[in-house]
Amino acid sequence: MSEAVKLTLDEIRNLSLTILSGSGYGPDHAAAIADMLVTCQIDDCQSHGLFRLFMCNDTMKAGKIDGNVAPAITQSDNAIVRVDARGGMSLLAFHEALPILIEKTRTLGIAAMAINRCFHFSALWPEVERLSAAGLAAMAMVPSHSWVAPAGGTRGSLGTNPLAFSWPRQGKDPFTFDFATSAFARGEIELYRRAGKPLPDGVAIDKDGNPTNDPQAAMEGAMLTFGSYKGSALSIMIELLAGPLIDDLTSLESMEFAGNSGGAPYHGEILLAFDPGHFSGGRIDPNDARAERLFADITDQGARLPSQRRFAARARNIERGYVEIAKTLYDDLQELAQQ
Ligand code: NDP
Ligand code: PYC
Repeated sequence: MSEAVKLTLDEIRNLSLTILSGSGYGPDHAAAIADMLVTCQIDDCQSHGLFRLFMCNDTMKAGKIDGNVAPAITQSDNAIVRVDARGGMSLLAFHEALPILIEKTRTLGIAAMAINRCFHFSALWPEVERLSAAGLAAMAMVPSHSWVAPAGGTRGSLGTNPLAFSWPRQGKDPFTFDFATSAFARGEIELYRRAGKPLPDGVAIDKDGNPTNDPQAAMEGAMLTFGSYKGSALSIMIELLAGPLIDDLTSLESMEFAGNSGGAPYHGEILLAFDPGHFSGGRIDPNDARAERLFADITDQGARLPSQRRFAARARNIERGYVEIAKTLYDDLQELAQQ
């Protein structure tokens, strides 16, 4: 990071709350969003930390989100907890339905949460890690906006569609990954543009379908999936599971509804949770020796498990009591806080 500013965790939370309430988010939504931003910033996840306050503000300015609405949970005796965000941000809906998902998973062995009608801007790993902290394995998926071309295509049809997974490990950080199925997340391209840095090859095409390294041209053209047709197929699966399956919008429809004004996409989210006790002959211990042997075999050869950078950043930032963000970001946030 070129020039950086140090912020304590309280400063991050207070700055977030000031900007969110100034933007029009009521206290419950502001608290749920600020929690997410602090969580991401502690782990040095710059693309979905404080930087996302601009997206939250732009979403409110676009006039379609409700910053005060209470989510509505549908009671059911099956394995699915449905929560209608009713046109609010997703995070309060997740927060309120989480205890029901955990209880259903412990009772039934497998359960799902479908969040409907939400604006969504956030990273997914904090959500799956809430479930692995409860001893459950979990996956989460969302569409976004149709910025991403399918493999072999020339225009955006798919979202940046992240997939997150977390596996509980006793006495250790969980095994977690969380990544966009596009080669880069949109937020990462925006950070490259802010920093004036060229993109690597293979991330985007311009509006004429030619490969580009220019972040601005990438945002006007289309992003590419990771792993060619493999990432493209995974991305389509996420569109289907977190869209039509739960009776909610695809990334194409989100773009039509919410527009591309810098605000958050509008769609649904699906989370799946698994209780290892129910799947492994009644054993409740998720600290499976076979899983641990696999992890050891990976790390013994010098490869790293996903999220290790994050966990190291978390430990370092908690120990020193502050995080660092780019000074240019800090200055822009101060300006937003004055509005
Ligand atoms: P990254 O490419 O930064 O990281 C993806 C994952 O791979 C992380 O778990 C990371 O761990 C791990 N990883 C990175 N390098 C290695 C390595 N060398 N060996 C092993 N594992 C590695 O993620 P993205 O930029 O694709 O996504 C960033 C965030 O954006 C995600 O949290 C995602 O949820 C969010 N997002 C949200 C969207 C939305 O619509 N809400 C849309 C798209 C993305 P580590 O962190 O430790 O480096
Ligand atoms: O980084 O792709 C992204 C993204 C989309 C919505 C929120 N983040």
